[in-house]
Amino acid sequence: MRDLPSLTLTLALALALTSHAQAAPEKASSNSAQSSVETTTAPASQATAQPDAAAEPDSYASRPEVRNFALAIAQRHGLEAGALLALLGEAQAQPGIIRLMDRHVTGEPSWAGYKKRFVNARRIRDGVSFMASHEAALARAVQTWGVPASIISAIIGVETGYGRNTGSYRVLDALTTLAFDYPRRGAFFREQLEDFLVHVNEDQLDARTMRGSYAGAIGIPQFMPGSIRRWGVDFDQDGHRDLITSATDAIGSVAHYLQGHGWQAGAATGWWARSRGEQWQSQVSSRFEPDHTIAELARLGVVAQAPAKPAPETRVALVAFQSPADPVGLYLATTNFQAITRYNRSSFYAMAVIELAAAIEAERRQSVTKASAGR
Ligand SMILES: [Ca+2]
Repeated sequence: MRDLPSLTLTLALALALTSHAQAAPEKASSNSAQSSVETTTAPASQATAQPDAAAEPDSYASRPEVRNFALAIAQRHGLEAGALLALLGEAQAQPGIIRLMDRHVTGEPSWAGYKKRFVNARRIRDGVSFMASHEAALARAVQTWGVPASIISAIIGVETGYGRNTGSYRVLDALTTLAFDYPRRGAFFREQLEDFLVHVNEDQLDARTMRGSYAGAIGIPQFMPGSIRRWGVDFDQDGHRDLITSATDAIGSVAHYLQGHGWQAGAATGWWARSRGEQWQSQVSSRFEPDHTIAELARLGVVAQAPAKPAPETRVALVAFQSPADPVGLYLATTNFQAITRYNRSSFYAMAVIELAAAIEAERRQSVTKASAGR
């Protein structure tokens, strides 16, 4: 998704990215009527307007700031200003998106509730199928970037249910609305819109039909356009980085993104821990920066609960996941945990990915065992 700020953003909407994926399909109906606007659909009362979307008074293309934006992009990237402006003129304002951006999420979500939503029988089973269907691409991604296949698959599973719910908003509408009618984040979304316009040009995609989340996150892995340009990979080598229809491109792009954000091949994501005393309490972090060693935290009373103890010099952050089953819920999170939070800046998100990946692996092992027992 993204260069760092973009990632952070879509994800700072912590549940948003993931919840939009669930919520998007029913929202589609309200937008679909406006989605494929051609100039011919203009009501009769506007019949005197020029048949050019850019000339309609309500069109984004009639706004001076949009015209300046198109000119600047054309200049920076060697694109044709007239074509850019015509495309922006087709964008339909989506006030509903502004309401979604500004909605206040009520109530602190609990780890137990979050986990149930993303680490459940269906998502595990679908993850096993996804891994089987994309075995070769996943193997190639593991080899190229060192990110485990189950982690790549689990991210795609949490983001979009393995590509089932990739969002129903026209990306052009969402990004143009947020770029020009959402001043609070306008600068960020103008960057994303610029990256989107350049991306569709570079990868020869149809900007008019591409759909995504209400915040403009695109495709199977829900990358923001800035991240597609920076981290997206044409992993099936068909000449387009196409995260909407190519699972192979999505797999390569997720792995490349995580590796680019510090993933270390072969290293753990972390360890659940036991604690005693209270000295460790001030060290619980929500920044995920691994700025303690295992040895330091042991001195403060926190010890990994693992058959193979991590090396004392291993650097970790102390992250808490309270739940009814474990009211303390301490986790010693490594740089690989932090890399997942760069995709979505949420400890719940990262842990859901980690636990879903582990559950998919366990299910795969079990089916292998069953298969060999049956022979
Ligand atoms: Ca491709």
